[in-house]
Order: sequence, then structure tokens, then C-alpha cells
Amino acid sequence: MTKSEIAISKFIFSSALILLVLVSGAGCKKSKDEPKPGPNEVFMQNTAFNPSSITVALNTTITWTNKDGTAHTVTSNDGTSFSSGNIGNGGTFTHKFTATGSFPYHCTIHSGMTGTVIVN
Ligand SMILES: [Cu+2]
Repeated sequence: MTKSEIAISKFIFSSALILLVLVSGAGCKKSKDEPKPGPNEVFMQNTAFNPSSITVALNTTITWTNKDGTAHTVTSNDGTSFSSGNIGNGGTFTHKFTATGSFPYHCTIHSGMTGTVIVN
């Protein structure tokens, strides 16, 4: 290798390193800024349930977390299966699903805020 070839090799290597650091850094920042709900978790976010439909196995406990500044509820449409009452910012509600089927629910404060739990 000539001196210029070595210099070019060093330049390419360090450029690749810098690119790698930038890409991994950007990836970390994005996931930190926008946390996503876990597999048995639903967020109340932007006056909506996220995800609006969740499918789980029998006897799974689902946790709802309110990411909004305003209160929400997690209330089963049948009025008896589950009802959280008001959940403030950062508050959570859990319910264990011990029967199979489709369980539609809503927020009693926001009429357009609906979700469904499907238990297999
Ligand atoms: Cu609500």
C-alpha cells in the first residue's frame, strides 16, 4: 500500500464509524421520545386507545396507562366486565381476562374513544 492508499483506507474506516454512531444514536433517541406499548399494554394517548384492538391469550392481564394530561376511563361496553373509573395522567388500570371472546370498551368521558380486547 502506498501512503495515499493508507490515508484513503483510514478516511473510509473513520467515516463508516462516524456514520454508525450517528445512525445508532438517532435510533435510540427516537425510541426514547416515543415509547411504545408493550405486548399486554394499551396506552391512552392523544384521546385514543393505542392499540385500539389487542389480541391476548386467556388469563392475560392487560395494563392501560394514561399518557394524556386529561383523565380517561376504561369501561366495558356491557357495563359489568370492567370499569376503571377516572384515570389521571400517568395513572394505570389493570384487568385480567379470564374468559375468551371479544370485549369492546370505551372511555366514558370521550365518546369517540373506543377499543376492543380479543381473548383467545
Ligand atoms: Cu377519554
